[in-house]
Amino acid sequence: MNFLQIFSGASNMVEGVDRSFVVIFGISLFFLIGITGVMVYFIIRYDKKRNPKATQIEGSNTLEIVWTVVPLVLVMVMFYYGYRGYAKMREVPDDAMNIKVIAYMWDWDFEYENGKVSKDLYLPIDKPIKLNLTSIDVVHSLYIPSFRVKEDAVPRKDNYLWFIPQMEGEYEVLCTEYCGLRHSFMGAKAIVMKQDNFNIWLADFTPVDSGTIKGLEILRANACIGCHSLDGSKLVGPSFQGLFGASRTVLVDGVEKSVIADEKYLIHSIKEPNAEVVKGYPANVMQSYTKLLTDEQITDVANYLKTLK
Ligand SMILES: [Cu+2]
Repeated sequence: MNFLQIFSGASNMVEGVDRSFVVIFGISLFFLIGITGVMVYFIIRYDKKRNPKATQIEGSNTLEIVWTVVPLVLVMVMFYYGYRGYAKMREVPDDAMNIKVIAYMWDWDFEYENGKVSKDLYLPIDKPIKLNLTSIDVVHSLYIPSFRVKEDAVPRKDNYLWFIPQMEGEYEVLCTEYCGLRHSFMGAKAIVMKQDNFNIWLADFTPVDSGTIKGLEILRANACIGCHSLDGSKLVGPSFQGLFGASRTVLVDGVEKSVIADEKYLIHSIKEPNAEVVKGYPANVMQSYTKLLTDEQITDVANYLKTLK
């Protein structure tokens, strides 16, 4: 058996990626050891004691050719294995199942063809999957290490990746983008299951009320959730989770005041965010959305916030 054919794993992309990795790593390791060894030998063999008088060498055509041709061949070998793995990643089979991946600050939505939206990526085993990547705010980067796939999700640009899951189980999904507060918190699971179980999972959902979706979409499109989390974590501004109906201590012209976050308060805070700033948060960070959102959109947002218990 060819030693380069031993790779197999959670997806059909493992083989190509791991093979080129091992080839490149092997060549690098050989030269690391080889060059270090020769250097150490020269230091000892040609030190002042053993070789007191230096020799002038005029050059060697043979050596020049050897150390040009050998590295050229080696980098072409690396290119061959790298390109073979990469070419496969860009050729999606016609029968692939499409899943839309929507990246946003700071989470993923996986949207299936029947309209089901999931926070985790559920997949049937042994079926080609095409992930159509998009972002509604900043650049994100979807990475599933066990499947050896990684592609950027870029606003206003369509990108994709594909693979065939080959082993049942749960795998990590990460965002590898660096610049930004919470890309590293964008964790999700890829869950590979038998086709029958997947079909049951896919059919089981209730479409969400469209008014509520509208409010969430407005929050995302205006990057509100870059500063106000939906899960209770503290960012630049207070979290939206559990906000509606809660009691808040706010500062009005430097004076503390207790208010209840009812619908009137939510709408007022969107229109005049600096009139009543929640204690513990900086003032004059948020702008007024009076000119950016219509009254109807602000009501949609307030209605969505009411659902975040
Ligand atoms: Cu991200």
